[in-house]
Amino acid sequence: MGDLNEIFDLGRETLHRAEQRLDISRRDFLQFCSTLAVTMGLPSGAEAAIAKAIETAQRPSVIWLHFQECTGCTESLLRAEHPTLEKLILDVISLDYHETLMAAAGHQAEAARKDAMAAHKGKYVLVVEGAIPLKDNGIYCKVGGHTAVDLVKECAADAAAVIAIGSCASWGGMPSSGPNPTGASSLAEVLGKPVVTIPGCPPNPYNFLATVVHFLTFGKLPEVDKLGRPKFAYSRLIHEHCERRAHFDAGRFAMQFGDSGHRQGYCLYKLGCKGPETYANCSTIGFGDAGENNWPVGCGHPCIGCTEKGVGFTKPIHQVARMINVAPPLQYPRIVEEQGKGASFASAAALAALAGAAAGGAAMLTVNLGLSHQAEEAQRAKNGSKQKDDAEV
Ligand code: FSX
Ligand code: SF4
Ligand code: F3S
Repeated sequence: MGDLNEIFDLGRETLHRAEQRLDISRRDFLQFCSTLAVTMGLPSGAEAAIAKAIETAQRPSVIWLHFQECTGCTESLLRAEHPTLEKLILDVISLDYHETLMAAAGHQAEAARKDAMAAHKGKYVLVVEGAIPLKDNGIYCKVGGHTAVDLVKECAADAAAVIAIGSCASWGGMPSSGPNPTGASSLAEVLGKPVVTIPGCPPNPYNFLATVVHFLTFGKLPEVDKLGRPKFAYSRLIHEHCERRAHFDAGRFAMQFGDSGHRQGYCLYKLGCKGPETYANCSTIGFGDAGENNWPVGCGHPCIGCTEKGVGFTKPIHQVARMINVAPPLQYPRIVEEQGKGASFASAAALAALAGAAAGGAAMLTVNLGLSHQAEEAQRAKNGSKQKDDAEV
């Protein structure tokens, strides 16, 4: 119990200091920590560790570079609440260089970047927003007389962590779509090494904040997939958790914008929704605090696959998606025969299928399920003719 009290005391003290420093209510601060813990898929109780890290850890210096993009990534972060970005900037990270948010301009801005790099050598976090043009020695994007290529290489050399925010920096995004006249490229391509990526156009602000807070809380960046995306946010297809999935499974589709299916919230697959081939957590955490339906599919627009290289800004918007991990109703155990004779037959078939799987592996299961369907179909036909006979009698 002593330990528990100590933890509670520490928690109370941390919360009190956070309230004072962030000038937000205890409820808002805890809500913010819980949101990040949930976003990262951490177990219950992790919000206390996050709260402690935010309150006690030294704020990491962040240098944020902008190249070929629309500034939507920054805009998306500005829409984050609990608490608002101003407070995050001042109290969670030390945003020492950010071209669109800093008051300094010209030589002063350049000096701010150099000073931050020198003062936090080897410790700062470099965030890059936007693609980097490589064609013609990178002349298509310059800041302060330096090409984006030179700037990014210079800033990355002494960074503790490098994060590509948005699809443009992660894989080229919109600026790299054909014919890509400037040779717009991703941060990883330019640096020649993997970086953490937070794709999305714009990316979800909580995925970025959770990544930074993970760095603060655990002293390292989160686990990533082969494309550099934090697994906590990009390991599931949007389609797996979509609120319209029941309509997909039932075969109810909107066929045109504004038709009756669209108005009733049916699945948007036939309008080109790329949710079935796009990995991201949009369908589970939504965007910002705009209330319900706060993500593309939620408000009636098909997902364009903006987090996915080779899908977003590449495939035509209305082209139907490639199905990955499709689990249509045919692969589900049938439930229609659960009453009467069919039930025991179906159970026996399912048991046989499972026994087959245990002996022969997953492939066997598929085969057995297929066979059980055929057998079920035969049984259903038999039942049907029997019912017909009964009716005739
Ligand atoms: Fe824009 Fe960012 Fe899209 Fe790109 O977000 S929202 S074009 S991902 O780099 O500013
Ligand atoms: Fe949702 Fe799109 Fe999948 Fe339909 S196709 S269920 S709208 S993700
Ligand atoms: Fe982008 Fe699709 Fe999410 S368009 S924001 S990945 S729903």
